[in-house]
Amino acid sequence: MAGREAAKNVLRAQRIELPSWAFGNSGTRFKVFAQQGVPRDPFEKVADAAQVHRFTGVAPSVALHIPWDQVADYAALGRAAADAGIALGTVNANVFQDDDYKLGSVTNPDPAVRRKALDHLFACVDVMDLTGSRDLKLWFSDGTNYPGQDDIRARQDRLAEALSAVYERLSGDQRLILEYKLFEPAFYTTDVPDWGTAYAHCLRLGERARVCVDTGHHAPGTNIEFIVAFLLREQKLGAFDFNSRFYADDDLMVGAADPFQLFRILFEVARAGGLAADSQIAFMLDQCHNIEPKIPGQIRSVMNVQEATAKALLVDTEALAAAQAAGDVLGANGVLMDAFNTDVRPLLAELREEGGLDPDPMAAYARSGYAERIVAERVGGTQAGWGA
Ligand code: RM4
Ligand code: MN
Repeated sequence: MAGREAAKNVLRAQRIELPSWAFGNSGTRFKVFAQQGVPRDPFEKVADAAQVHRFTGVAPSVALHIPWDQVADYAALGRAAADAGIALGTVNANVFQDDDYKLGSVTNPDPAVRRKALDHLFACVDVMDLTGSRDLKLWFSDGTNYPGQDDIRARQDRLAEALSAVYERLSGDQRLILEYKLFEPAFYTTDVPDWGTAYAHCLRLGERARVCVDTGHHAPGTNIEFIVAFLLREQKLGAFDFNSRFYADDDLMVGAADPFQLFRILFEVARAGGLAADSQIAFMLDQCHNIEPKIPGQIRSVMNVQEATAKALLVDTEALAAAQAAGDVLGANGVLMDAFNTDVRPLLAELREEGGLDPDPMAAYARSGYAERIVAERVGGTQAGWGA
C-alpha cells in the first residue's frame, strides 16, 4: 500500500465543483418532481451549494449555467458566494433551450441562428469577466435526427468557425472546455459525439482549449479510463463532469452505478499527477437529483469522489510498476485490486476530523436543521428547475 499520509495530503487539497442546477428541480422527459425548499433563484442555489462545502470541506465552488443563473448583478452573486464560504466557478453556456435551436445552434444551417448562438457564447465570456471564472464549458445539443437532414461536414465547418470565434474572445487564463456526448437530443448524428471530435477541435484551437469528459456521455462498455489516460498524456483533459449512468445520460450520483470505474478513472488521473494542488483539471459534478433530496445527494456524491480518489492514491505504484515490468499479470492486477478493496472510510473520517469537520457529513447535515429551514423559509416564488 502506498503511504496513508501522502494520500491524506493529496486528499486535503482536492477540490470538487458543484453544479448550480443540481439544487433545482429536475426530472426526466416524462415528469419533473418538485421538492420542497428548492431554491427560487441563483442566490439560493449558491446558499445550498455552500452547505455541501460546509460539511465536506472540498467543494468550494459552484458552476453557473447561463441563462439559468442569469442575474442583474454578478458582483453581488459573487459576494453572496464569498459570504457563504464558496466561489463562483465554471460558466456553462446553454444554446439548447430556444425554439430557434431546433435544427442546431452554432451548426444551424441558418446563419442568423448561428449568429444568435455565438452572441450567447460571447455573453457567457462577458459573465466570466465579471465573475472571474476561468472556464467556459461548451456542450452543444447540435446534431440531426435523419440521414440526409443536413451536411455532416458543413456542420463541422460551422462548429469550427464558432469555436474559434469564442476562443479568440477569451483573455488571460480563461479556457474553452469542449464537452462531447454520444447522442441526445439528436438521435442520428451529433456534432460533437466523442472525445476524438472534441480533441481534434481543441487541438486546432490551441493550448487553452481542452476536453471535458462527462462520465455519462459514452456508449455502454466504453473504456473511459483509456480516454482519460490518452487526453492526460496529450495535456488536453480540461475537466470532468462526474455522474453515473446505467443506460444513457442518466445523471445519477457519481460512483453510485460503478465505483470501480470511478476508481479506475481516478487512478489514471493520479498517475498523471492530475490530483496535484496546481492541477489544470476541473473536477466537477454534473448531476440531477430527481427523486432524492438534492443537498444530501451532492454531499454523497462528493464523498463518493473522495473515496474513489483515496483508493486510487493508495495504489502501490512501485509494486505495480515492478509487476508490470516483470510481466506479472496477476500480480499487477492484484496490486490495483488491493487498493480498490481497501475501506477508506476511516481514513476520510480522520481527515475530516483533523480539518475540524464532522467525520460523517451526511449525518452532520441532517442534524444541522438546514433542510427544515429552507422548507419553512422558501415559500412562494417560482422554484428553479429545468429552464431556470
Ligand atoms: C448536458 C451536458 C452539460 C449539462 C447539461 C445540463 O447533457 O452534460 O454538461 O450542462 O446537460
Ligand atoms: Mn455534462
